[in-house]
Amino acid sequence: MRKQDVDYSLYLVTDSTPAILGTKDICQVVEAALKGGVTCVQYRDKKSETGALIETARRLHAVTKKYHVPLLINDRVDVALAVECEGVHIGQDDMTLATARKSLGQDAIIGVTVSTLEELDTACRGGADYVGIGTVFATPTKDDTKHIIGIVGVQQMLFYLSSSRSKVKSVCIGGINAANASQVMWQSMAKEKTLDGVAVVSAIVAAEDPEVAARDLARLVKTPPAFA
Ligand code: TZP
Ligand code: MG
Repeated sequence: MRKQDVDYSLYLVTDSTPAILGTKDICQVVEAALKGGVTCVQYRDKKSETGALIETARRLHAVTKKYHVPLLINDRVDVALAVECEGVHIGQDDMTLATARKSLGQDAIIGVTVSTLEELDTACRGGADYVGIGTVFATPTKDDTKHIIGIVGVQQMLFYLSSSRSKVKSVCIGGINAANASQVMWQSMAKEKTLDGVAVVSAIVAAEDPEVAARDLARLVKTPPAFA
């Protein structure tokens, strides 16, 4: 899988907390979501110890490989190296992009969370493959009231990416679900630049049927509405 060809349109971020995952198995949820049309998976687990992270990441990688979909690890370059998956996703409080790139090499996918134009500029100049723009809407999944940027914030970021002719891919995250995915994906258009996708946690992981939820979201993000 060449990293330039990665499809970010429906990006699943996992969550292992009982409030969101319930009693389901994370690998089964991810496989169902892949069947439904998820195109990229990030394993995000803030609680488990390193050994458990590696074990779960290995199981997840076996699943994502079957669907030719990349697996990225939240925060942990060491886990990504241990399981030889496709890359990592780092936030502003994690290791720097330069450090992650040095450890993982040019072929790895590295994504960075950005909430401001300055962070976006730094990530683009630093060689991020994609940016996770957010938090778009307040969400119980992540206690992040400081960085709610709304659709207007997303539009500003897309305007920057468009005017700087950046090749960096972009997805949005935070409070996105079937009720607003189309609006987020298509109303955020700034000139010729659109988002490359939306990232969701609870809309798929907490869904009664993750496969159906993913299929629904995949249709919404891949089909521009008539007005767009
Ligand atoms: N980063 C910004 S918001 C968020 C992360 C990981 C959580 C998004 O979760 P949900 O359930 O899709 O709102
Ligand atoms: Mg992080």
